[in-house]
Order: sequence, then structure tokens, then C-alpha cells
Amino acid sequence: MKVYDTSSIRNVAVVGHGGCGKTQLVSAMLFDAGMVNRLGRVDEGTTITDYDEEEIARKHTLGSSLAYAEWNKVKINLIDTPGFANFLSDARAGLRVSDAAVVVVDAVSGPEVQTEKVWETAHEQGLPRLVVLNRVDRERASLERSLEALRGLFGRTIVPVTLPIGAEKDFTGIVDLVSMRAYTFPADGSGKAKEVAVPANMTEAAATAREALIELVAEADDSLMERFFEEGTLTQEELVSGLRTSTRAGKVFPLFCASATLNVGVPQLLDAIVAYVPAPDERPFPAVSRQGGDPVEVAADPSAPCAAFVWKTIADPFAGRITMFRVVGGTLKADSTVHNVSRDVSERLGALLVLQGKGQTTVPELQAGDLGAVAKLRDTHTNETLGDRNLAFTIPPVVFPEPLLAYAIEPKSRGDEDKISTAFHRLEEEDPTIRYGRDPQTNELLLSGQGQLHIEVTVAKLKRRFGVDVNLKLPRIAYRETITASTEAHGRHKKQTGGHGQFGDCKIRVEPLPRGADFEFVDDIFGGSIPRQFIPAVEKGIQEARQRGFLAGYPMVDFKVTLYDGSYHDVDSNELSFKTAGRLAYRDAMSRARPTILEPIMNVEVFAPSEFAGDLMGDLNSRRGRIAGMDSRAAMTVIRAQVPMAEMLTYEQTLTSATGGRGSYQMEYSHYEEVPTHLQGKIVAAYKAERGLQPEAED
Ligand SMILES: Nc1nc2c(ncn2[C@@H]2O[C@H](COP(=O)(O)OP(=O)(O)OP(=O)(O)O)[C@@H](O)[C@H]2O)c(=O)[nH]1
Ligand SMILES: [Mg+2]
Repeated sequence: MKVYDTSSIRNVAVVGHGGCGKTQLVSAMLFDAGMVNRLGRVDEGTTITDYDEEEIARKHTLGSSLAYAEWNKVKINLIDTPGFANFLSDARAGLRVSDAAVVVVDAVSGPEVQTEKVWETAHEQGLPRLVVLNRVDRERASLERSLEALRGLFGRTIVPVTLPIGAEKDFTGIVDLVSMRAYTFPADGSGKAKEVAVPANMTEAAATAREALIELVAEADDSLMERFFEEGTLTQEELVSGLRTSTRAGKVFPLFCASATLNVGVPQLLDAIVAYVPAPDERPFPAVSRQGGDPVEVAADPSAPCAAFVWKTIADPFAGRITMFRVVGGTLKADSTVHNVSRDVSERLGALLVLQGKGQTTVPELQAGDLGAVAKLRDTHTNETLGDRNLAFTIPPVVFPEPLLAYAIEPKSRGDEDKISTAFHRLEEEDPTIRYGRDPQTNELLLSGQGQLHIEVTVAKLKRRFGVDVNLKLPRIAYRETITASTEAHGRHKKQTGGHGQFGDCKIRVEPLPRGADFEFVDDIFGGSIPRQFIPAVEKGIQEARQRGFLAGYPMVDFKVTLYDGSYHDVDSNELSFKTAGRLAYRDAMSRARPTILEPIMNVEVFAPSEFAGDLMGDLNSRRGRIAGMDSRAAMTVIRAQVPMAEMLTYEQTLTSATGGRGSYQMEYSHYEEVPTHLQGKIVAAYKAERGLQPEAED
């Protein structure tokens, strides 16, 4: 495989809402660039980037994957990313190592929930964005409506650079507003464009759209603006270079119309990526100094000390670990030794790999800016920096979200536990958004992740790749307990029969604290009624007891304990006695502090065609949801609500069947709230039944 120099590389992440056609679009780009000799199709499970069996079966991308297309002698690295909320963190990781985002939008639904999320991430990173309006061939597709919605969300600097020729199933070509050339594409999906005259019925619209494009490009640059005022227009050269500069600066977001399944408009997108996306040496990469952690910028200089950032790891049971990285600076050579700067260990590299989906080709070296992979590293994980031992900087980690919900899992066959644990730890390396471990209270095995789908997919991977099968039990809700009244309480522990006695005695005051405050302990002992050295023991006794709640057994939170008095015995007092006294005082306090149960409340956003809005709101109401707002975009409605997590466990199925699969939702943790009194009994009973544990009140 050929070595590409830094200036001949473009790195783009293809991002967007689930199902907008990212994978199909990448497939069309690979085909048009001649990288494959057949147009792979998502619907047939034949794309390069959805190669995982689970992806093929579900027809959705579940993890980012890497491919490349050579176009006009430039190597375009394409990161195909997932669009489902559960897997979006992988899109974030992909954006981190890209120099621009290709934001794909469905021309029927317009921008959707995840479109906003990825746009925001790209914005935070200051990435240029090309917008692809895809699925223009579908019924009810509309450039106008989608553009209006896009501009409503992201500003008026989104501007079409191509216009569709023909609508819906007659979408056969595009007019390029920069060159004012028109192209039509054959119906066979070959992508072989034929240049034609701009259709007569479009000349006016095209001229107007071109004017709008020129004006926007002029606005983005003072000197162009002056020229524009003088001449009333820009020259062709000024337009081309102005569009390039303003796109790179994130001042203009050019939009391209396409159909990825019909392979229409795709070569123009490849041209645009080469022209408008900065090469790695034109965009410094953000890093932090190893000295002070201060932000620094790294230029993609192939002769600088070598540095590479690991953005993804794949756990393959046979090939071992595959580590995917971006060479940030310098040149990485095959079979060399590099330093893992994050862990301060050295790593021996084997062959350097260029990935085409799951396909691998070896390459002698990779220059600054390029993306590649290497197999079987010993100690290197996602988010770490490899390179010269004396590297002055590291690359800051991508922040992955904490798991949202947990399922209890049981091995299907006994004796599989060790195997399961090894396999999950491998999968954790691949997916930093899952957690696997044992519940310290119940000793159950728990798998936590971003949502039901995420957990199911993880379990499916476990089975397919590692040959172990598990049963999933309904997720548990992380309830909490708290108090609603202040009170004083007394705990006295005394055992003074025979031998060495035990004596501890304390008085505490408990008061509710605001939500989220957790726990506070105040030592208010004056005059030595409890000797200094025993005060931490009282706190420890209370800390331990509060972990076991009072009503059901969930951790007791958001309260303050003030230790204000007590007594001791010269001989018999010891730490253990005061710890026990603390626990007894806690129990005494709880019996009068009117404890109650708290539940997690989620911020939920539901996105669906507007005709379903009424039904979906009714359903959310019946789930104890509070509707916070509603928005319409194109033909879609977004409903925002706050709903108890306990009511959302089965939401995925409901939404899918209510909307025929056209609705989507996402949720994130918001805060804790008191569970309505009439539901508390059920929670307490369920806790006991499930865990067979005695709550603190009863032991
Ligand atoms: N009619 C039409 N269908 C398309 C087009 N592009 C993609 N599709 C179909 O839309 C569905 C989703 O396409 P994908 O490429 O898997 O979408 P994606 O954005 O990768 O989806 P996720 O990976 O789940 O985020 C598939 O059935 C595709 O065949 C298009 O331009 N026109
Ligand atoms: Mg996909």
C-alpha cells in the first residue's frame, strides 16, 4: 500500500441521525472512487463499513469504522459513524480524529435529534461541516423544507451548492452552482455522471441560488464583501477560493443533494471533500502539554517527533486487540518501538495497517495526519497517546458518557462466569460506555450501558465473538432514600458484662439537604464529651448504615448529620463501640425523620412524524411524564419531557410500534425526585423480593 503525504490526506467523519444514509453514502463514495467494484448496499448487508454481523443483521451501524477512497490522488479517510443515541459516543470519537464532518440529513425528515448532537460536537471542536441532503429520491423529500429546518437550528449560513434535478423518484441529477454545470446519472447506480445543459425550467432557480451562494461567501470575508459591493458579484475564482476559505473557517456550511442508493450526486461530494476539507497540516490538532496540562496545538509535520492518538479499540477474539489511531505528528513506522506516553510503557509495533472496513492492507509508514491501525498491542487502550518517549504533549481523552441503566445478567450455563468476565473486560476495552461488574449488595452480575439496545447488542457480541450466552433480567432502577424532616436522635452501645467491655454513646441531629447534596457530617462536639479519636468512628458507623437505606435498602442521601453530644468510658470505649453507637443513632433518627424514596428522572426527547404527536404525548403522560415543550421541524415533531426512568424501561418497543419505526428518542439523567407515596410500597416490596435482603430498619 502506498504512503500518502500529509497534504494528500483528508479526514472526515460521516455523522448524522440514525438511518439517514451515512453507511450507504460511504458505500457509494467507495464505489465511485473505484475502491470496490460493486456498489455495496446496507439492505443487502454488503457495505464495507457495516461489516460486523450484528450491524448486518440489524441494518444499523453500531460502531464507527474506517474506510478510505482515493479521489484525485487524495486519500480521503472516511469514518462511518453510528447515528443511534445509544452508540453516539463512537461518533464523537470519530469526530475527534477528523478535520471535518460530513453531516448527513434525511431529505424527508430534515434534521433530527442526533443531527443536533453531532452538529454540536463538531461545533465544539471547531470542525468545518459539509451537509449532505440525502434520500432526495424519496417521496415527500424536500430541499426547501429541510433547508428551512436546518437554518432554523444551525443558522442561515447553510447554503446549497448543488440543486436537485427532478423530484422524488425522478431525482436524476444535480446542478452544481459553483461551476453552473449540470449532471445526470443513469438509473443503474453506476454513478457515471453525464454533463448536460442546465434544464430550462431550472435556469432561473439556479441563477438565484448561485447569487445567494455568492452573497454568503462574500459576507464571510471583508475584502470579498468590498468587491461584492463594487461589482455586485464575485468572479469565478473569488467564489471558488472564497467558498473554500469560508467553509474551512466554519463560516459557511455548503449543502449537497444526493441519493446514496441511486448513487446520484456523490462524485460532486467527493470533489467537495478534496476541495473544502482542510488537509491535516492546515488544521492544528488540539493537545495538552505534559508539563502543565495547558492546551497546545500540534502541527501535522511528518518530520516532527512521532505522536499518535488512539481513538478506538476493537476486541477481536482471534486477531486480538486492534488499535485504531490518528498520527498527529511525525511519521509512524511499521515494526518500530514507540512509547505509550499516557502509561509510560513502551510498545513494540508490528505491521501498520490501513483499514478498508474489516479489510486490512499493510503499509511501511503512516505520515502525520493519516489514520491507521495496528494489531496486538500489549498495554495500549482507547484515549491514550503513543509516540516519542520525550513527547511534549498528550492528546486529551474523548469524554465518554457514564452508563444510564443496568441489567442483571446470569450465565446460561453454570461455570461460564470466568469466561463471561474475561469477555466483558475485552468488550469494555472496545466500548468505554459499558460497565461490567458485581453488585456489592446483592452479588449479582450487572451489565450497564446507554440503553436497552446497547445492552442487547453487547450481549449479542458476547455470544457471537466469545461463545458465551447470558440471560438478561429487567434493569434495576437506582432508587435512593432521603429524609423529609429534621430530628434529634440518640445511639448508645453498651456491653459491660465480663472481660473487656464496650461503650459508645452519641447524640446527633439530622436535617434534610437539597437534592444532589448527598451527605454531610458536622462535628459539633465541645468539651470532649466524645474524645477526638472516636469521632471519625461515629461518622463511619453512620456512613455504613446509610448505604443500606432505611425504608427499602437504597442508599440514604441528601441529609446532614450533626454530632453534638455523647459520653464515653475511660476503659471500655473504643472505635468499634462508637461506630455501633453511630449506627444506632442513625436508625433512631430515621424512625422519626420521615424517610421517603427518590427516583431518577430523565430528560426525554422524542422525535416522530407530527401525526403521532398527540398519541405520544398521551403515552408520556400515562408514564408520569411532564411535557416540557414541543417543536415542529419539517414534518417532524420533537417532544421534550421529564419522565421517571422507571417508566421508560419499555419505551423503545412502544415507540417503535406506535410510529411504525419512524420515531426515535433519547434520554439522559436529569435529577432525583420523590416517588409518589402510593407507589413507594411497591418499590419496597420489590426490593425485598428481588434481593432477599433485610433493610437496615429490620436487622
Ligand atoms: N431511498 C433511499 N434510501 C436510502 C438512501 N440512502 C440510504 N437509504 C436507505 O436508508 C436505510 C438506512 O441507510 P443507512 O446507510 O444504513 O443509514 P445510516 O445513516 O448509516 O444509519 P445508522 O447506521 O443506523 O445510523 C437503508 O435501508 C438504505 O438503503 C437514499 O439516498 N435513498
Ligand atoms: Mg450506518
